[in-house]
Amino acid sequence: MGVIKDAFKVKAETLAAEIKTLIAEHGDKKIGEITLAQVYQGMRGMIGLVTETSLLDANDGIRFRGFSIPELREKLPRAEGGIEPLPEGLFHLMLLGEIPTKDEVDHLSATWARRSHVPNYVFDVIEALPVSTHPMTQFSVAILALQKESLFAKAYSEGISKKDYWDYIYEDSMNLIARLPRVAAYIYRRKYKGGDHIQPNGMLDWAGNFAHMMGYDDKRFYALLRLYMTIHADHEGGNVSAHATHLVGSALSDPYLALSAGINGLAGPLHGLANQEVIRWIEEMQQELGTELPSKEQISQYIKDTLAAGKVVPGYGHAVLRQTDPRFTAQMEFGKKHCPDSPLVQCVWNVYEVAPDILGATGKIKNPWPNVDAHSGALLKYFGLVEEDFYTVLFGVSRSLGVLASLCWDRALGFPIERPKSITTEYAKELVGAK
Ligand code: HAX
Repeated sequence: MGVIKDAFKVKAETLAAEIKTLIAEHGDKKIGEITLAQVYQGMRGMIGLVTETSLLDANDGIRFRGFSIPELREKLPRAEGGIEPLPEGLFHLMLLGEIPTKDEVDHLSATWARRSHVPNYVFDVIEALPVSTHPMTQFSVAILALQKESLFAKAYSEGISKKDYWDYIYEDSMNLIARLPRVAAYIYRRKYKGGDHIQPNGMLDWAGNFAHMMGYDDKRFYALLRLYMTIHADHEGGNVSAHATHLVGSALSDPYLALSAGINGLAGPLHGLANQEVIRWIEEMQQELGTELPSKEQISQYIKDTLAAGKVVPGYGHAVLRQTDPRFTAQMEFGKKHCPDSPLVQCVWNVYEVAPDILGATGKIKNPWPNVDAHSGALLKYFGLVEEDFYTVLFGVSRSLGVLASLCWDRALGFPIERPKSITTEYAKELVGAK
């Protein structure tokens, strides 16, 4: 076995034993109560899942294995001469619970480069779709096409012991993560660059090679993509993309099937697609007002008009967070360093100055603060990645790191098929004694 896999096996066996004891000794203790409103309103705050890779605090934001985003930007290894962490390091941390050394991260980069071959039939499947098909649909279809390569599906059909599931899920997950940048870059070059494809450079790190295959050679863009791939990777288990991947995987659908489901969830405008919507919303505002830099008064009015039209202000609000998302702040810091004069970036910052008060004043929006999607597009545009309908694909490539690390844990810990209880309104009335 490989070094990472060996280490994962030991950690998983230890945690599985701990969980067994925990359930035996405390399994009948109550850890919360469920109200009828929670059942109807998206299960907010209802504990129902275990996800080892990260934990979200409403005020402090995401922590990956206990580390905040500012801590990770400081502690995770970087590429030679690089200024932002390598996402390989975050994957190592999520899978094994430890900050890796530079050697360990380099080993992971090399492992993924070795596993990154994408069979030609996958490109043929992509080519069969109209070019106008949304990139997220092309991405999900390509992941499904790759499913033929699943080692888990093959082994399962031949008959394997439950004890060995994790091994094949791990292999599939590593292969899939390794292949995604090539698939995503192919879709990008096909849709926007006339099919002029760029071959991978096996000497580069995972995100660096992705930037290279998309056609970028600005080192600051490499840094941005490494940061982007790190901060979008995971947001505990209840968000739509993570939950969908976990749910589908719980039926022993392989990682290709499970991730494709997660990607379909990420493609929704209330989730990952919000990054595309934010840029469209700002550009429409600029166009309507006839200026690249609307005043704060103009922005305030535009926000009020958006609300009055019964639409959401994209990039604002969150089901769990109740503060500015630290992933927004990390991008803002990047912008201050690399592109403080960009009108679009300044527009994002001006929206941030006025939106929370207006959204808060509605009295119904629980979190008036910006989320991760409020900022990302403006930075990508600055570096020339102007095709906003591709932005959620970047998110999807990154999100694979968290949800597939979690899927490895799900199978290593022997989590069962997920099957919560649903009820009818008739039955709900009976439960609460309503007429
Ligand atoms: N603009 C306008 N209205 C908003 C709003 C926003 N940004 N955020 C919430 N609301 C509204 C809701 O639509 C809801 O209205 P109704 O009662 O009329 O249905 C009300 O305020 C209460 O909602 P909430 O409890 O504050 O928020 P939810 O937990 O239901 O929803 C969302 C969380 C993120 C979906 C929501 O804030 C939203 O739609 N935001 C805009 C889209 C967005 O940025 N999505 C990305 C979120 C982060 C993410 O997953 N990134 O991938």
